[in-house]
Amino acid sequence: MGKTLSIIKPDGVAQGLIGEVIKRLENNGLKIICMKMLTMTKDQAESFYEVHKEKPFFESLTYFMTSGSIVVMVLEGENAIAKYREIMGATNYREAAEGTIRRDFATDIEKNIVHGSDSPKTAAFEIGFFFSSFEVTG
Ligand code: IDP
Ligand code: MG
Repeated sequence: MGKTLSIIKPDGVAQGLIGEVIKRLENNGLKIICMKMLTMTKDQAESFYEVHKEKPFFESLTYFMTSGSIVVMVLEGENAIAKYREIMGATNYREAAEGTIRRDFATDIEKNIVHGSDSPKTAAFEIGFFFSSFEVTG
């Protein structure tokens, strides 16, 4: 069993897509084992996206991620990281496969509805960023 971190980004929450995203996760065999809603500060967003700090989109991305409430979840399941990335679709919604969350709802390469960890190492960092080990019991 693997774990991954999922975020419904401010655009997803603002568009009323919390239920739709959760339905797709559950329909695909991903179990939600932790969940909360919060609004990140700019400092928190910058720490969370530290790996992207040299990218030209870093400032815009971290500002966007503080622009409204987000829903943060830990998902558990077989190949959870890869499976969730498949359900999300490619970063650029124009390249995302049909039926993926980003293809169906994203409006921009930045405003792409959801976040998902990309490796076991980043999943461990990202889960620990939002949840304590006491909360992540599965
Ligand atoms: P991912 O979310 O599919 O893992 P990353 O490359 O890790 O994609 O980028 C993190 C986030 O940064 C993306 O989800 C998107 O919101 C934003 N982003 C990525 N590439 C660009 C870009 O070229 N322009 C603007 N925003 C971008
Ligand atoms: Mg990424």
